[in-house]
Amino acid sequence: DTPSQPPTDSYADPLETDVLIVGAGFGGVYLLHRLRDELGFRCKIFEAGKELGGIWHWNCYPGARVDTQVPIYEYSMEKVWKDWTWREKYPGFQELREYFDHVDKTLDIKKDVAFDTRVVEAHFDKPSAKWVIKTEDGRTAYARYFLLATGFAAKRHFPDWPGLDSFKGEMHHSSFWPEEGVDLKGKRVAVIGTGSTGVQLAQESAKMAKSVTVFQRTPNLALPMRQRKLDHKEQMDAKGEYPQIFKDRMKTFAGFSYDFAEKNTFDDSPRSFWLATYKDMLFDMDANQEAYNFWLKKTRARISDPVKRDILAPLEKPHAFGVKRPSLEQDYYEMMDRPENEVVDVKATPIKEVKENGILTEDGKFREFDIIALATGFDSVTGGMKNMGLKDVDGVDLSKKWETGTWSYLGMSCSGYPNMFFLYGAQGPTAFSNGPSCVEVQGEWIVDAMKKLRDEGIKYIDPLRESEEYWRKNVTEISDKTLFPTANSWYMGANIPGKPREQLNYAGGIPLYEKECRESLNNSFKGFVTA
Ligand code: N01
Repeated sequence: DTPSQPPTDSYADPLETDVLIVGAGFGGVYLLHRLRDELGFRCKIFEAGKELGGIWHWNCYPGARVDTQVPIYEYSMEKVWKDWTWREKYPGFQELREYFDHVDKTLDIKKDVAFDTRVVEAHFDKPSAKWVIKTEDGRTAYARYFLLATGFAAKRHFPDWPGLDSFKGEMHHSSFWPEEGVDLKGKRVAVIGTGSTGVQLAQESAKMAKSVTVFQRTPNLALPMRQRKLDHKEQMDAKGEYPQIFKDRMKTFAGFSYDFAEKNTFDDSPRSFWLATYKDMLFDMDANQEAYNFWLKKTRARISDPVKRDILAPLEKPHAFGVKRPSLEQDYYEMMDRPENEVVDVKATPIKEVKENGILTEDGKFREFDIIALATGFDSVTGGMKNMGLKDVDGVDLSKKWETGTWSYLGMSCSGYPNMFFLYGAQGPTAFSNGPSCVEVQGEWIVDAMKKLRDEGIKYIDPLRESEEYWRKNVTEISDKTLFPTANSWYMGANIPGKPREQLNYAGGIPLYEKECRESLNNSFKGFVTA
């Protein structure tokens, strides 16, 4: 093994480059490699964190692991997969970080990454047709193309409970967990939030802490992960199938290894049901209720405490099954069922105040804690981009443009932001897709678009306002045919007080999405103005 490159902590100021990418997770690393190594563009990544990996760099809370199995959750690039094997079917954050080290050794990424570098402002200068990008530490970069690969979880959400700052114990947001870890042994731990993060955090903390108290507003309709160890030889023997696996993944709705079954729910007898594959489940409330009933029966059987059983798996369906992300758990219900742990229903008894040594709920009950883990999620999908000082050609900030709703074209570009492209963000397949699949389908389009621009001597492209109207309508209409709008989820922007309620993700599936995007590219950038 050759050691990986040290990060570049210095670069010219001002920096002149062809392509400035923000974010060094799956998206940014993919774009850097394709644009630099295949097309010969000069590229630089600005990354706010200290390492590659994006979400796997930031998320190091106990239990952080991906809930998509490998090799579906990895790059399809042969030079990366050919001699890499995993230890677990659903790898944890440590193994995913090792994967990024491997990617770096294979593709030599870090030499073009400026770490600890946060973008705070950017605008397009029309006369020079260049983006002018400013960083928090006062440096400037000029780039012909500005690519945002900041992911959907770049802005943390902290609810505004009174007294939050007064807590004297340790308090951490899940995505800002201390790198060196937190010693939970013998501690009374509060976990607030039961999204994918809260479930993982509670499940693993319960193995170390004295007690874990979960504050749940909405039950997570979590499914068994069926984790298993993977064997090196078994994986090496299967490498011959990888090209087909990666080809097939792009043909499925969510960029996975499987798709919806051709059947509807009631085509099968209740005894042979199995969840999440019936094609009507996300469209038909009766079919969806069947899925819930099935889940309920299996889950309630795992919880012996009747109070916890009714909170964790209530008889009344909290929302349609699958319209909020079901976490994949390993022994979450068994851990919560243990007598030392508690589940508080904060819909019935909301949090009233955080005090210096614990949490007071509205029923007057005070619980003492040593550690509070905030698994309260993110201003997802749009929050990160709205927070970067992105100005359009008239100087209007993106946060203003998106104040009352989100507008983009193809979920990759915005009118008034020439030559700026983003991926794994607003109005793309993002939340409804496997991350690496989404990154590759959008990344490939961006790469091809930039090649075409260069080949045809086009200085820049900028989507028309009408194109954005069309895309927003498209995103909304597709979503309105599903059950997604029926729940208050981050998919719908409904997890953040005051945020516009709208579908933030493209729910038409990867193949249809790709077709739409290609249609523009193959028809002289239909929907864009070119200059
Ligand atoms: O965030 P979330 P997350 N009072 O927004 C609760 C991916 N991910 O970090 O549901 C009380 O889903 C909120 O309650 P409610 C994955 O795509 C993947 O868990 O809004 N509670 C909810 O329970 C995931 O979907 C993996 O009623 C409050 C929780 O906090 C996405 O990231 C692992 C509250 C937030 O859940 C985000 O997941 C982790 C308040 N004021 C994450 N405010 C894997 O691959 C919020 N909540 C496994």
